[in-house]
Amino acid sequence: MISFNDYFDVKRLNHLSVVVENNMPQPHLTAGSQQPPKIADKLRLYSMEYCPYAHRVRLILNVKKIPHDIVNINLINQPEWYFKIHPQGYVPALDTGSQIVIESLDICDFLDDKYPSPPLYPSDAPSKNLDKALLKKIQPLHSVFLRCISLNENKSLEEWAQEFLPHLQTFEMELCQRGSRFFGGEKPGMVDYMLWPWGERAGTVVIAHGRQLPFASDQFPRLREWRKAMRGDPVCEGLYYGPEKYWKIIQIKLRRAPPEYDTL
Ligand SMILES: N[C@@H](CCC(=O)N[C@@H](CS)C(=O)NCC(=O)O)C(=O)O
Repeated sequence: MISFNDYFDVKRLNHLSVVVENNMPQPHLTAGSQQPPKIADKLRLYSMEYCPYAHRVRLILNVKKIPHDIVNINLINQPEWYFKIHPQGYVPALDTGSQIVIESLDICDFLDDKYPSPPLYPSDAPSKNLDKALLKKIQPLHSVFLRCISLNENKSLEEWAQEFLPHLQTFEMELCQRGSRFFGGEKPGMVDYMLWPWGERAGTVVIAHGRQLPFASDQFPRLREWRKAMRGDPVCEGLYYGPEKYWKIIQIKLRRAPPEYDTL
């Protein structure tokens, strides 16, 4: 007879195996490859292991423990068949079995609707709308970040800091107003998981410029605490790569370095 502890362990192991299996890096498929057959009863995420937008979706799939498989796409040399999934050849794309959903925020909202546990938005409409408005402010922050690490503009780090300032202030003030460790309250919610890929990659600025953005150490105290707390979240930890690998991806994209996604 199976004891309670065995049962608990089996359940735990099953859960872990789902997470580990899904988080094992898969090879990045290129032109000339065959589309892997779909697995019944599993969502399929088309991803690239180091893409911050696909990272968002992987966070939500793991937070909600949704059975899925991952097919990685080489974004420099996409498989021909992939353009039928995403006309521009971008990742992420989610194949639900009956439809393809693209755009990371739309995919994550789709997952939140279909798999409500745990809830990642506040239950009351005005607070949910506030979260939605805040989510729209991540993209402008990402644009500054990408320009800053691309090293294509002749700007000092002091000038970059000025460009970052209003965006970081927005999120700092929001955390202050909410008075909680996470945007989602005492646990990370949708805003936290949608912002985290750039929290994880923030160190890329130091790699690119050789030093940190010149902010005072007491600037953005809430955001700094948020970043530490997110780093300690088990789901974020399970998917953590850090800034170095992202830096290599940037080199592949912008400097046309060899697209060796599988051996980064
Ligand atoms: N707005 C899209 C952005 C997706 C995106 O930019 N993905 C990048 C990879 S991180 C991509 O597929 N790039 C393809 C390319 O550069 O050719 C989303 O939120 O999903």
